[in-house]
Amino acid sequence: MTTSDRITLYYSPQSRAMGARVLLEELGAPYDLHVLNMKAGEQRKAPYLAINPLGKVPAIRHRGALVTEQVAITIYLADLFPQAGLTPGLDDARRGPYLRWIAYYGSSFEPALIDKFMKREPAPITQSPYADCDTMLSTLEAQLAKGPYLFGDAITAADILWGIALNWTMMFGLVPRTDIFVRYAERIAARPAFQQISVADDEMAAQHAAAAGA
Ligand SMILES: N[C@@H](CCC(=O)N[C@@H](CS)C(=O)NCC(=O)O)C(=O)O
Repeated sequence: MTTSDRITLYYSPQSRAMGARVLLEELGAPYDLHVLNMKAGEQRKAPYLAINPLGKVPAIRHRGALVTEQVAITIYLADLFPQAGLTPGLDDARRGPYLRWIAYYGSSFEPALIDKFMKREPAPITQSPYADCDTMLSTLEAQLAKGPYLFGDAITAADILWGIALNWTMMFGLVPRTDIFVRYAERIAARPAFQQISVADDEMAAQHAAAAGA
C-alpha cells in the first residue's frame, strides 16, 4: 500500500463512525481522520455536504473514491485487508451468511430501532423491512447464541459492526440486556482497539463540546 493508498475516514466521536475506526485499527490499516465537530454542526455545512450530501458519518475516501454507509464500509475495508483474516473469502461457506448479517444491520436492525427510538407505529408486518422488532431481535439473538462470535470461534468484521451497535443500543435502552447480547457486546468492547478508540473518543468529544460552547 503506497502513501496515496491511505484511507481518509470522515469521523465524529461517539457516533456510528466509531465502528469504522475500530475496524481500521483491527485491520492495521493506514488511515487519516477528517474530524467533524457534530456538536458545532460541521456535518451540515457546505464543505462536508459537498462530500456526503446526507451529512452523515462514517464515510471513507480511498483511491479517490468515496464510500458511505457502515454496511458498505465494513465489507469494503475487510476485503481490502484479507490478510487480517476478518473477512471470509469468496469461496468460503461463511461468505453468504457474513454478507447476510452485515446487510441485516442496515436493512432490518437500524430501521427497527429508529422506529422504536422515535416511538413510531411500525408499518404492518408485510410492509415493514424488518417484519417486527421482536422477531428481528430474536433472530439475531439466536445467531449470536452459537457464539462466541456470529460465525462461531473466528471473529469477522461483522462482529465489529454488531458488537459496537449492540453496546450503543443497549446503552440507549433500545435492545434488551439479555445474557447473550451483553456477553457478546462485552467480548467486542474488551478488545484493545475498542478500548483505545473509546478513550480517544471521550477526549475528542470533550474537546468538541468545549469548542462548540465557546
Ligand atoms: N446510513 C448511515 C447512517 C449514519 C448515521 O446516521 N450517522 C450519524 C452519526 S451517529 C450522523 O452522521 N448524524 C449527523 C447528522 O445527521 O447530522 C450509515 O449506516 O452509515
